[in-house]
Amino acid sequence: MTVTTKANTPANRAAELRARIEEANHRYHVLDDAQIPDADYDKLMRELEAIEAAHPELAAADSPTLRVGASPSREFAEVRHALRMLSLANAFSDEEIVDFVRRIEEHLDIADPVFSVEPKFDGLAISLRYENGVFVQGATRGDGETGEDVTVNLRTIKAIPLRLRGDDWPAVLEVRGEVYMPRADFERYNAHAREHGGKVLANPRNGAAGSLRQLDSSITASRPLAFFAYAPGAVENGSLPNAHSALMRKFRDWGFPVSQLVETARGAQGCLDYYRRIGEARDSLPFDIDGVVYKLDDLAGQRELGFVGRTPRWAIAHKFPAQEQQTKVEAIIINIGRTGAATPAAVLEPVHVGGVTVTNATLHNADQVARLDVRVGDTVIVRRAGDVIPEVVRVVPALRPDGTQAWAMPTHCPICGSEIVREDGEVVARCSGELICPAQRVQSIFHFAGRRAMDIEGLGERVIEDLVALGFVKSPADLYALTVADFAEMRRRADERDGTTPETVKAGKVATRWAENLIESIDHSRATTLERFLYALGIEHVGESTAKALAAWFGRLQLIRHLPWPLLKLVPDIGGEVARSIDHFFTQEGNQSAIDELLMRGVNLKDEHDVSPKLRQSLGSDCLLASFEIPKLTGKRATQLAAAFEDLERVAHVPEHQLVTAGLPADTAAALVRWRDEGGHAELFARSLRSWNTLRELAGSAGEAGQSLPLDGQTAVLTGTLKSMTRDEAKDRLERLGAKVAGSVSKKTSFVVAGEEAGSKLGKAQELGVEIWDETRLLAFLAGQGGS
Ligand code: 5U1
Repeated sequence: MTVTTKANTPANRAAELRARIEEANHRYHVLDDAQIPDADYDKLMRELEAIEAAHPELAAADSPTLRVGASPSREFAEVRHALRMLSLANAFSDEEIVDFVRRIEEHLDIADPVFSVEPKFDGLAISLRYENGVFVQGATRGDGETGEDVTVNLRTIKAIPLRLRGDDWPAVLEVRGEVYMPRADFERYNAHAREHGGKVLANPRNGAAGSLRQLDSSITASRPLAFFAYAPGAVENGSLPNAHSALMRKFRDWGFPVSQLVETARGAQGCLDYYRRIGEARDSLPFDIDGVVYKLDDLAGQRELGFVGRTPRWAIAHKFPAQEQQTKVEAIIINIGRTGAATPAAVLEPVHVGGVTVTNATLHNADQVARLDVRVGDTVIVRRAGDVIPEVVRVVPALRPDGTQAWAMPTHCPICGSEIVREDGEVVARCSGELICPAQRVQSIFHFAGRRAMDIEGLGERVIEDLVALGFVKSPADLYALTVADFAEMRRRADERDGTTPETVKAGKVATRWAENLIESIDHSRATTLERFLYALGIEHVGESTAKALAAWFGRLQLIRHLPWPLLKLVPDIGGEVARSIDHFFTQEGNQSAIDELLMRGVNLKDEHDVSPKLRQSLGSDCLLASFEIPKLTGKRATQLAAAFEDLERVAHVPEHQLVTAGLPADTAAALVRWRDEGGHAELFARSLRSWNTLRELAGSAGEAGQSLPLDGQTAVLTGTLKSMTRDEAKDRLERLGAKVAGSVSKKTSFVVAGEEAGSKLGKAQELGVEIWDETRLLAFLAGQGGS
């Protein structure tokens, strides 16, 4: 019998080789400190490959042999991020940074906070998941909620650890960062590609993004990709340091590359000094950056600040000025958007701007064209900043040829021939064709089907163009009546139209499968959420966060689709312009019937609910009066008016002198009467009162005894840090009990909740003699109201 000592089993040798190879990778790709010659490294790899080939049972997810790539896959699977991936708000000026820092100071009641500052790398954001220290999954950002599973491709990047170093990492750790292509590697790669007739990459950023999205991971492995870690994702069974800068040090200890340019800076001035320093060094850095990022260093402060939509309040990207180039305008065209907006665009002689070839640049609107006086034949300066659409910045007058003519917005839509109309006071001109305009139809259906809207997988713009052009679909509801036969017929007619050859039997089978998949996606999209549905309707100015707010506050489509704009405005963050746009949309009969049709065809909103109790605070008669935007009727005057006329109906009729008797200044009373007499206002007032009464009933705020909330009419202010909950949670719970939570202390403040390290607000409350609650008192009060 042979005795195999622990030292020379294949398993032990494989483990030893993996550790040595990964140590070499770490030194070379993370520490920039090569340890062993290439030939020795290759020898270790070949030995490991041989052992793994002879002993397939020794395969491991963290083996460096997986870094060479695997056989091509058919498509990327979807990955739902355990914690959504954020995006950053952009700032372009010092003032925006000063404002950003001031907002944080005010919100947290602190001065000169410390920020973790770093370059904004120009690559592709990804998320890496480690379970028990082993890299198990990597995904692209996608829409922030769901990305693509690019694990196999990410394994090929040697700077990404397959196994974490040390032993103090959480059992589940997600690390977010940027995959990028170093400039020198990009140049080398392209030089080689040019010489050998290979594919030349447009720029390092596209190089990184394109390489990661290869279905054949051996192609990814051949591309010189690198990585920087910059943020945590989900964490389970373990904890992280309490400052971002400390976390970056931990990331380094655990084997991740973290940029040497990560520093801390104090206050707005510290951030701006860093911005200038990095700006000066930008051209000599080994990788492309397009700005710097500031993150509040204190993670508890980050949690407390929370988010607006998808962007954190505690971080911002300070972008470098956009890059500019000179080129010629070949034509000026207009594009028709989903709401009919006619946007002029310059067709340009192709020009390279910041590594990308630009052939089109937006001119925004007719006023902008007039302001710049852009003409066909002009030489212009175009600018590109990050991902935004390139724009024309100015004309070079000295290079204008003879005989050019000033541009004017066409009178008719180039797509449907309807008149192009520009309403008084509007900046945007619109095609009046609405749904008879195929461009608008295609765009609105494309938006409706989009990933963040109804999420109909596979229904791209080209298919929608054909469906609309060949008469199969006129409105979103028509999608839900389509059959496999319709798609086959559409294809046949499209082939006929384009003069393409009819399908072979095999291709026909593929086409049937394609149609069946589409029908399945359409069917699947029927069950959706109110928020997605509202967004999908494509109401002007209603983005995802407005749709979310509408859904959260009002809860039901049936309610929202009949609310006049002054009531929509009661929702925080919905202003007059947005509210009027929503009201306008729902007062169009065509839109209401389009919604009915969608519901009839089985679209259902699975998360509808009652109105939010928070709405109660906005349903005072003073709030309603203030929301009509009646000239001179300030919040204070609205409160006065509401107190004088318990029955709001009377406000619509009382004579002017009675308004004055009630205490309104003469000019306010006159303005109110004028407003009442103006077209449509009486009707708006009556309609709003009806909806207001309904809402009050729904919100249980009809004023009956026993229905009032314990903190009705009280204003609270929060300051300092609470141990048992974040400030947002405390705010939410106080609001649910009827309180208004304000940002600053005044004589009107009912009480101040002061946590640890409370700042100036506490001093102000003491000065004004406002009641002060400590955390114990708050918890006792909440417990007394049935909250724990
Ligand atoms: N350098 C850097 N880029 N970047 C992008 N840091 C950073 N942080 C980000 C993003 C989206 O997000 C965190 C604030 C989570």
